[in-house]
Amino acid sequence: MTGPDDDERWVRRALELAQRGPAVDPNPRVGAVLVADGPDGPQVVGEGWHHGAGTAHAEVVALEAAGERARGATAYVSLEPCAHTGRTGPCAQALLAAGVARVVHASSDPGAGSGGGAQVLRDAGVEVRGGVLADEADALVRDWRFATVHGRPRVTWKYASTLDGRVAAADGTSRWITGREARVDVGRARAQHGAVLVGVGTVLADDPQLTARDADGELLPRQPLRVVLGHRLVPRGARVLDGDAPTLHLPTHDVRAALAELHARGVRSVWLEGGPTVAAAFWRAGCVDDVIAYLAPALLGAGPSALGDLGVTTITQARRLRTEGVRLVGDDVRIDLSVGTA
Ligand code: AOF
Ligand code: ZN
Repeated sequence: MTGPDDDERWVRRALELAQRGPAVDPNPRVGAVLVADGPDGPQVVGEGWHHGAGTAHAEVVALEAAGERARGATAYVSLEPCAHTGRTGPCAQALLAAGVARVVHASSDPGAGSGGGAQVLRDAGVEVRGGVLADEADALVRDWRFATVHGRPRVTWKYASTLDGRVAAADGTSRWITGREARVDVGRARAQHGAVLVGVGTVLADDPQLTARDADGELLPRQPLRVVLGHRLVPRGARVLDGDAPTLHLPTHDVRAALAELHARGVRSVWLEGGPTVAAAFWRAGCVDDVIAYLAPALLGAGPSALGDLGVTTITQARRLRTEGVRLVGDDVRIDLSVGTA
């Protein structure tokens, strides 16, 4: 039987396979490898990865590939096998039924219903080892894990302002503060999130399209859900209502309720592009997890700032962030920051 010395190698393979799954999906990316002892040493008898919500789990795909050869084999999985029956599953039972002798997994499953598969397997007499390459595996499913633990999608607040933090001039004009490269960067980032969110005020003022596009302006294959928050009506001809991507109007000002609704719809990450009022509402609700700021080398000296009132009145109450990275995007400076919500 393959032993602990080989564990990292095969978990690494499971992580490689996991990456073939969709990067943005309600479900985590998961890979699985079944390894049995062959005449010349360990031998892969089945591999699989999860292709997205509603399809078979990685373990089940690998078990199907292996057939009878799964009996006595070791299963390497990038995530703890599930113990629940959702759209599919439970994988812990499937591994038992196939006669797998040993299970090695990377991440644990924090889900209230889905977690606990390791214990199910142990109770049935299967040797289980968890936590192998866990940091890499956690990073691969970062948004899903966050959403599972917190019951809401992870939120990245993006804004583009002048060097003095203003998002429009005194007369309200705001096009284009940052340059083309920064706008292309944003178009790409949208595709990496489950939803793009703005307030209805932004729709009325700027009429943005909010689609994910490449440098040539072509629609990217995966479009985020466009979400408009707030009670006011979205006008019929608004560009967010074109057919290029799905759009959802949530007629509420309650940030937590809106995020709960998006979570229920399978959204695990939100790219927040709202104006100062919506951004401040997210901050006040404690629902900003990451910040991406594009700063243009321009000054206005007057006009609205990127963020509305947070209720901060003295310097010790300032929200302090951690700078994760800084780089030039065209002539603009992109700063990536994290808020520390874990
Ligand atoms: C996956 N793929 O390969 C594994 C998962 O709705 P279901 O039935 O697809 O269940 C989704 C949950 O199953 C998911 O949140 C996670 O807890 C667990 N494991 N999920 O999508 C997989 N192994
Ligand atoms: Zn499963």
